Amino acid sequence: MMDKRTFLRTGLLATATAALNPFKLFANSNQTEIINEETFDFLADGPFTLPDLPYQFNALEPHIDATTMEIHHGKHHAKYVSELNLAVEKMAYKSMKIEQVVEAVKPAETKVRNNGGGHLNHSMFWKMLRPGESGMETGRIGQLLNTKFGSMDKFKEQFNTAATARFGSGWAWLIVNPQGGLVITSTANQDNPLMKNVVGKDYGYPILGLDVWEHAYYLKYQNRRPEYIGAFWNIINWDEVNKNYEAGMKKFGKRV
Ligand code: MN3
Repeated sequence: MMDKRTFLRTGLLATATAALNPFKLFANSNQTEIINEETFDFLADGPFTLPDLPYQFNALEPHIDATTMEIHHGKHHAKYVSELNLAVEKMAYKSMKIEQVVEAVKPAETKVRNNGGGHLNHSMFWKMLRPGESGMETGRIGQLLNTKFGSMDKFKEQFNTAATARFGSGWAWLIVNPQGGLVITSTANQDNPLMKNVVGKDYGYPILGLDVWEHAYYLKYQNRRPEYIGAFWNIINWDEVNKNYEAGMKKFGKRV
């Protein structure tokens, strides 16, 4: 019997190796089963847990393929959760909600910053997407974006620019700032706009976000990030964006 730490380390190492080489992962199905078992055994008893995807892995096809979703959720997101659980073991963060952790984290608390951000970013991201052609938003948030940016197409253009221009790994966001304004921004790595001590003047409540890490699109789109960004507009859950907007406004004491 391996003790828990050895068991965990073995699992994480296998997961990390698989993440670096997903093609090899699928070439050996025995290895896949072992990795899954170890990853999920550990996740069972940390303060933070991996949420279920609200749809099937293949639900977002053809825009995001099933294999990407399976690895993205089951390996990448799962690893942020595991690493976060380890990082907070001896910290007050372990009894906080993930939103509170992210709001309080300090720039030098690298492990909590990267893995706490990774956990919250992905938890929000899965819900911001939905199967079926979503079309452009015409409801409440659509009206506000029209007013703020001139048209939905202009909003889309500026958001695409933020997502394309983010060098290396990171996220593009639409946020509500503390004044109640809608702002397009982007963050590096797994930073989240709620990280007050990290993002400075770009602080706000994220209402729409796009993961532009290569792991989010490389299997289907390879180096064609703009094509992936274009596909994103077909699968946005605008009901969730509206809900996030209300939550952000409430947080900053603004009337919707
Ligand atoms: Mn990701």
